Amino acid sequence: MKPIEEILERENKLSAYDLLGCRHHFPVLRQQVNGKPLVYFDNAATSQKPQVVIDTIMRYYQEENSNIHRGVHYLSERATRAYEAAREKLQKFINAASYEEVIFVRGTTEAINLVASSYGRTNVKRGDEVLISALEHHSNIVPWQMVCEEKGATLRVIPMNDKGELQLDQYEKQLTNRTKIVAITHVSNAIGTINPIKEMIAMARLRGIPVLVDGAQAVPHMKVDVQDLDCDFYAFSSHKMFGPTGVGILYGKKSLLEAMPPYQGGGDMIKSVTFEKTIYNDLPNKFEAGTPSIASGIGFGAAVDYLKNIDMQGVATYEHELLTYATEQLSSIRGVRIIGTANEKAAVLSFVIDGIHPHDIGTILDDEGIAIRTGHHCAQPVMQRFGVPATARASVAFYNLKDEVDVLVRGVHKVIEVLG
Ligand code: C6P
Repeated sequence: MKPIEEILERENKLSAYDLLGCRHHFPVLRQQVNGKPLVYFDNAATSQKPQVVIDTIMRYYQEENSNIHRGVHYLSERATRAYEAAREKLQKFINAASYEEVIFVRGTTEAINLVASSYGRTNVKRGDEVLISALEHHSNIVPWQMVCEEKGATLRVIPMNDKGELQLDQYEKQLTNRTKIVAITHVSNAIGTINPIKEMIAMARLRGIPVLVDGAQAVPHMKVDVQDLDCDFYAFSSHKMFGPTGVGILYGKKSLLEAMPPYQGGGDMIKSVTFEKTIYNDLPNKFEAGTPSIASGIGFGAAVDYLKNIDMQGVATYEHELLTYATEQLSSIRGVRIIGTANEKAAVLSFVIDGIHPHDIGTILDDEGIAIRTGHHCAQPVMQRFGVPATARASVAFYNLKDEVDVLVRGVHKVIEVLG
């Protein structure tokens, strides 16, 4: 690999923002793995963290550590202010109308479970339908399956074509007066398709059907404005957008959240408790029972501050260039087949190699210092649709380089040499 500065200087010319500066913010990327410079292409699983996020978490434990919303002492008030400031940063980041619409959860999975449990169990009845898509991650399938099973409702699935694009003509027909909620992913984690969710939300809205969007793979790669999308719920995880693990956001429209029963009971979600009756707290606390991951919430705020200084349109353009380049390079190798060839894709490149198991691809690439994910990516129905048990998946972030794509391509040649 060429000296990093030389590569970055060249890459910088390609991008609309200061890539040179950005890459240096991620200390983990400076290391060698198996004697080779680390090439991190597993960003869809979790992204790396900039120094400012790491420092914020460390400072919290060194200077602020205390429980929030509970104490009148200095540290508790300081921690509470920092945690609530993070909520406001997130509110602005997704352009939610109010901080009350921004619920801290453990991550995308918990956000969807919250809606399925609270909204779903209240509103889905026998004979109703819940509509999801063929591109969903298990966390936007299983919670709905559980509700449907319990209530005697039916789970319907919007089909996709051979490129991995949802079939909107079918979707239109599937929206009926039995449909109680639509739950769709913004970007597929398994094959990278960007769904036309604004259009899909508008189609559901015409029939008065609420829409939950799984934004786990969208928020790190593009500007998301929940008011512009007009979605009812939007779920995402901090750890995929350069923040810490253990925290995420459920955005929900205030009128819906107010009408929903609490998801879990415990401390902080109450105004008063007697053995006879509990009065629940106002939004957002009504959905935040127990001590949250305070350091992670504050670190999440630091990640949002970091992203605010980055041109997200520039990120989307640059990542698109990387993805296009990687797609061209990999698909020109004999025996390599790209899984998912939608016209609109973000950050994810899934592929298989004739006669070689994806796990073996992952192992040989790891020897070269390259981190990718192999397996079903928690999206088994997507694998079934394409008739493969698993894929190798390279997923990019804005700190990745074209030169790293070249390393990946050389690695794939090696895989074929060794195992083909
Ligand atoms: N996908 C991947 O490697 P959590 O685990 O709650 O932060 O996110 C769950 C989730 C939900 N929806 C989508 C579209 C996702 O991609 C993920 C997480 C990771 O693809 C881990 S399985």
